[in-house]
Amino acid sequence: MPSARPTFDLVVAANRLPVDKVVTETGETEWRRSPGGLVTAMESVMRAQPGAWVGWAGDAGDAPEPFEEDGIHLEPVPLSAAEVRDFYEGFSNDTLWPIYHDVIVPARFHRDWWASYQTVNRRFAEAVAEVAAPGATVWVQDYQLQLVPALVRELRPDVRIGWFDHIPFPPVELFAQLPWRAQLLEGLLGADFLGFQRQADARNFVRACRQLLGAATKGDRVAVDHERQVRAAAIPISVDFRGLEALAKRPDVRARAKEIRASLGDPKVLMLGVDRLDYTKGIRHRLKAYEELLLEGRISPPDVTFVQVATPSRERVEAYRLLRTEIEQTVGRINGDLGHIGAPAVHYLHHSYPREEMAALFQAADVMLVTPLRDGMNLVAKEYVTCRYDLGGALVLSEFTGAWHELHQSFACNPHDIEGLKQAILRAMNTPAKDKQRIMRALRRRVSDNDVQRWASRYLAALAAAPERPAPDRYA
Ligand code: ADQ
Repeated sequence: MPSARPTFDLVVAANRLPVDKVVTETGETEWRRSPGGLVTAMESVMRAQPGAWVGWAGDAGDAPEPFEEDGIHLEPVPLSAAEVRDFYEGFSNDTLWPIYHDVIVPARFHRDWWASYQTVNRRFAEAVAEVAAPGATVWVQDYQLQLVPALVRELRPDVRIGWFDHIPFPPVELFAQLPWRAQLLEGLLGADFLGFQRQADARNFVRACRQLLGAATKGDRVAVDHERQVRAAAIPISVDFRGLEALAKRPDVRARAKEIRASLGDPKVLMLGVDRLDYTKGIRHRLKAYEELLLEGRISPPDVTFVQVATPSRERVEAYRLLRTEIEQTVGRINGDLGHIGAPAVHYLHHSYPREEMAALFQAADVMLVTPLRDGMNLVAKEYVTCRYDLGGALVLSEFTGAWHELHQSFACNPHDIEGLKQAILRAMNTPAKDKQRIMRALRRRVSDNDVQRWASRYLAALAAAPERPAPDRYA
């Protein structure tokens, strides 16, 4: 008889496992926890109930055997090199990502990418079905796995299924462009509860079901049939406030923040941008506003300087390669035209940094520029205010981020409006310290009251309470 596989009452499915493979100096393979907020949130949940995490380990080819890490059972799903190209880089990041982010770059549609997306989603659903205990809670994450809810329901009608959308859900006019729009909606409607970053995202989803599937809807509910309805609501994600604040308070991190400022020549104003190098993040618009402020003589290095950290991202997708070239040319031009010896106008860093260094950078920055053209949430904004326990600093925040809906007191901007963005930057620089402290206190309270642990527990409570059957004649 084959040995029984372990099963779990809580199963998370995400494109990536919460660990990264590291090869040590002695050539051994080790797994190191990746430091995302989702992982921290899940740790707190999985301490109370044992859980499994289904995801890709990050290398093309065979998957490692299932293993345990920090009390979480990890169930790796294999992706071939062709699937990394078609499912991940292709359909997820070159079809869905642009459509879900306002088509800032054109979306590309390829039927073989879609075929690969279906194959991989089925593989994830099968892995989930294997490790879910009877009546388990299954929590599927993000846009790469939108078919998984319905596929899991087919295989395991006994489990309760939730899905959370980390990115925006587009207006129906954009979503309707997708040749596979009906299948994607039907995939999601396999869930009992769908969570979104903003109410507007949840509403966009409900409207898409009504207009494109002809589904009956009422408020935040979509009727699937006479037996079942699905609720779509906003539960905005957050950061590990206490953990990150404790890190920011560490003496070595505070000393590093001072050192960063000193190595930049102790500027009067240090501006900071921290993003994945993605066209959604508004880095070009930010650089343009900054360049114009320099050209107009309203700011000048070395008094004012700007550090832009851009994490390498999706470098095999063409739109990302083009963006990188453009950003690096712009930085080169600004420094060539407007920098001085020993005082470049922009310090551009194309690296990933440890959490300690990020916390030190946040503490060193007088003005944090978070200017996406569209962003599901933007955790950088919340991390910045979390690290400013000293109530210093000012946050310039785009209205097109999910975070702005919670952090209204920040210095708001529309990044498309370069003149307005410049004004927001100047306001963030010149507002009296006392007023900025008051703003920072309010922002911090908001994030502290709504941290990532609260997000996970609110989500799981909403999933547990999700209605299974519609009341008769609820729907118009
Ligand atoms: P992302 O688009 O990746 O996430 P974001 O929310 O800003 O965007 O999270 C980025 C994370 O990476 C932050 O924790 C940040 O500190 C970290 N990071 C950025 N640059 C780094 C660097 N150089 N070194 C180390 N760490 C770096 C998606 C959605 C968002 C949504 C999140 C969570 O696009 O809108 O907020 O998921 O749901």
